[in-house]
Amino acid sequence: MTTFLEKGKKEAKMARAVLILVDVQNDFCPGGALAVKDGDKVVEPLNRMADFALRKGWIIIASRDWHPAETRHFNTGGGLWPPHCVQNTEGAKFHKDLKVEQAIVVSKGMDLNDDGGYSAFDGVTDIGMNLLRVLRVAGVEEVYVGGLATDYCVKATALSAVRAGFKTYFLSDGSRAVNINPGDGDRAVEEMVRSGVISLSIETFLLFRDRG
Ligand code: VGL
Repeated sequence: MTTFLEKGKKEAKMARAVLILVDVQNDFCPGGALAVKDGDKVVEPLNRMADFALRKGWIIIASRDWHPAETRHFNTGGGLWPPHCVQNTEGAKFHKDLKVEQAIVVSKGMDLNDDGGYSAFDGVTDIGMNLLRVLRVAGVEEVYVGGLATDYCVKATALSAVRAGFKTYFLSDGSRAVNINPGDGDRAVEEMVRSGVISLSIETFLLFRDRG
């Protein structure tokens, strides 16, 4: 006989893990304002990971850079980057093939004066809830991070996750680096690993973990 308590427990079943798809937006893909070489190649492996995540009842987060037209983050405002991912433009849209229908969208980089906002943990949902709170409420223990770009937003997101105490995985074949300086991507992976992030390919993960 199922006791009332057990039933309650079952209903409160938590999402054990979250897949964070970082900034897979047109402006970071070939042809975009801040194109990452082969940026669009992350879509296929990330979609396979998203299918797995959905089957397992994980949460999927899709983060996006969501900048105002003028911000200190852009070289037009004294920052480093050419204007990109401006709110409500084509460049700010997710890649058309990325499976985001079931994802919770987290937007970041909206502050005019802030040059930060690289980490998805600096972002908020449509109802203004920050990512850490979403993950805590959902009972998440493991965080899987992939997307664009390895040496900026992916790294910043993975470091936030590991520092917040989550078991954190960097999805190597689901990510690509900007590599402004040659080797930036490799150094970013080293830094993540040194900080306790586990580097793992989606291919390997699905080979050993995808058992229906
Ligand atoms: C990013 C450079 C500037 C990223 C965002 O998403 O990694 N890179 N803004």
